[in-house]
Amino acid sequence: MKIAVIGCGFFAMNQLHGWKGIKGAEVVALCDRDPARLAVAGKLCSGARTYTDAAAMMADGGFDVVDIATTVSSHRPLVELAAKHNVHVICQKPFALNLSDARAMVNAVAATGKTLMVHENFRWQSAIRAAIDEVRSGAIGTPFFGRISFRSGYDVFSGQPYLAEGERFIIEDLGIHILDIARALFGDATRITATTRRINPAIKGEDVATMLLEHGGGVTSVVDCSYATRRVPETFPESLLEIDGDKGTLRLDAGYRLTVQVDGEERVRDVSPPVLPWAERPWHNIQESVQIIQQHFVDCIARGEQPETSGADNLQTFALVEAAYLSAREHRTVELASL
Ligand code: NAD
Ligand code: 89V
Repeated sequence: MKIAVIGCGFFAMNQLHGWKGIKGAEVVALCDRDPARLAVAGKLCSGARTYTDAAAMMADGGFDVVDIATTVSSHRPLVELAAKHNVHVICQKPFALNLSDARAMVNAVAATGKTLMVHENFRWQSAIRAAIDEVRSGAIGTPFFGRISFRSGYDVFSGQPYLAEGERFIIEDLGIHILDIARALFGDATRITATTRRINPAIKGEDVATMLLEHGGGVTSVVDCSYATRRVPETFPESLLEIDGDKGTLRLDAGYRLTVQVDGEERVRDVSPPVLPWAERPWHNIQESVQIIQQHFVDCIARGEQPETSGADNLQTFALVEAAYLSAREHRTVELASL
């Protein structure tokens, strides 16, 4: 599978390393409008053609997949450009600037018959996947309550300065992953109620969000996110889980400790992710999930299946983000069907 990557910034480095670790995948073209960043990526993927203009790269072609790793404002034009050239597409989260753009992007690729996956990687983190597998296997029976919690004081702004500048911050950037984990565990949500706060005066958007979801299958979940939580040990970037089912409970505690209790019996597993050779703590958890989601994409193409985190699937996660902001702004519960 020949891959072209657009956007060679902070996070794309993980994607490039991830592709190098996947048998049969090869990055053959790279694009970034910043020549310095392009040069760094070019060193990592020697032999790949390099471009500062995405349209020029697309016109030259010679690849099966375009992997878009730019920030959100360029996602719609780049996805539509890729659709015009009839290639498979992977697009980073947040998928779009708004729901109508997101729907248009899904339709544009669907019309070509090619596959569109959103790089929504948190549900692919191995610790989270271990919990998802337990829940989906029925280990704790039918879940009725879940809490997915991400609370940290880690400085994300030094690596990603744009996160301090947007009107929206934590729900759009991080909450989107945590809401997606809720969907992976409990299915689609029908209603959401949210509150937001900004604690850090040096940023523009909200850095705390607390969300209550009702899922179609009857689960109530709490999704709580904070980048204003100063606590030792610092758990960045772990998502912690508390799930109650009618037969037992599951907990994913700090330090990647997974506990399942059923009928008075307890199973405890260390589900710590490996530190891949190119990865570094504390990001190794996210970095491993990049390689896993990219492998999932390759496997799906080979099998002719839709990725679990397809563009169409991601519309549901993206709708939750929009609904959460609307709920917080208007101090009301939002029905997802109304969006
Ligand atoms: P970044 O600003 O460091 O990198 C983006 C790069 O894209 C820049 O080098 C920029 O020059 C280039 N670019 C932008 N528009 C372009 C265009 N039209 N043509 C060519 N190049 C263009 O940003 P980042 O921190 O790497 O984030 C990129 C995306 O990855 C964001 O959407 C972010 O939310 C996402 N992200 C995802 C995760 C995750 O775990 N899934 C983690 C961090 C960031
Ligand atoms: O995963 C992400 O999307 C990152 C971070 C972990 C910093 O929120 O932007």
